[in-house]
Amino acid sequence: MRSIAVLIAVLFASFSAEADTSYTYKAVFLERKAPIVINGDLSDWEGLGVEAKPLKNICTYGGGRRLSPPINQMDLSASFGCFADPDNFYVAVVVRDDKVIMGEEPFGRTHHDDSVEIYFDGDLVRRHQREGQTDYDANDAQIRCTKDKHGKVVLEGTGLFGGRLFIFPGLWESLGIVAAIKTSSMGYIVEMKVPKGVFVSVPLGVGVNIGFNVMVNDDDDGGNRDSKISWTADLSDKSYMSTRHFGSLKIDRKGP
Ligand SMILES: [Ca+2]
Ligand SMILES: [Ca+2]
Ligand SMILES: [Ca+2]
Ligand SMILES: [Ca+2]
Repeated sequence: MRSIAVLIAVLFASFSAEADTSYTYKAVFLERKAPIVINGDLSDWEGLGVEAKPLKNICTYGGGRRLSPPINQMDLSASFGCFADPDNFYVAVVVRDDKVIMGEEPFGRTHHDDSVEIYFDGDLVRRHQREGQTDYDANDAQIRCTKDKHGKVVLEGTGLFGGRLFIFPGLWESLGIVAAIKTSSMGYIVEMKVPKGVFVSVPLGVGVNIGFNVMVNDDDDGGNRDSKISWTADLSDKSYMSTRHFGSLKIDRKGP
């Protein structure tokens, strides 16, 4: 079994040197069922040609409170990769965080523990609303992943139901979303499978383009979170209610 250090090196090895300002992630499409086990071990991703992208943006506010920047790369840094097969999206996030705090917060407050957030907008269509109002529509949502106090992986996050944002315990699990977390002294890895039908109504294949974002919360001293980083420049942490700062995930080539 490969160490997390090796896996991080594998993920980081494919970073491109060019500036990442467009926030378009180019995903591989596997025409067959992905040979992936959702267990937090990414050795089964090797050879699929999945590109890793770093989360370079540091959020300055979250929930109206000022957030601290990460102290260094070991305190908080992360990269993600994603690909699709005919039935699912697969997302992996490698987080460096030398103090992993999970399971402290009750359901509905897990953004105040170490946690990864994945955001989907199934069709890149945004309702036009005033600043401060949610512009989510029915295929927009947040999936947050952490562990509960028993060490069990728990999924949380906001979606639009009856015109309002809600968080339901067990909702994402009931729709077939599966996630695993593997922790180490250096941090943790989230590996997740999201059935396409949760957000996307068209068949998956090259050319499909959806809205997407990845964010990571960091708590190091208990209580409220200390820092947050984001793939896109959502510096005020609004992706839980607005797709304004989402990037895009484009399936742009066939994989091996
Ligand atoms: Ca795996
Ligand atoms: Ca930290
Ligand atoms: Ca932490
Ligand atoms: Ca906490």
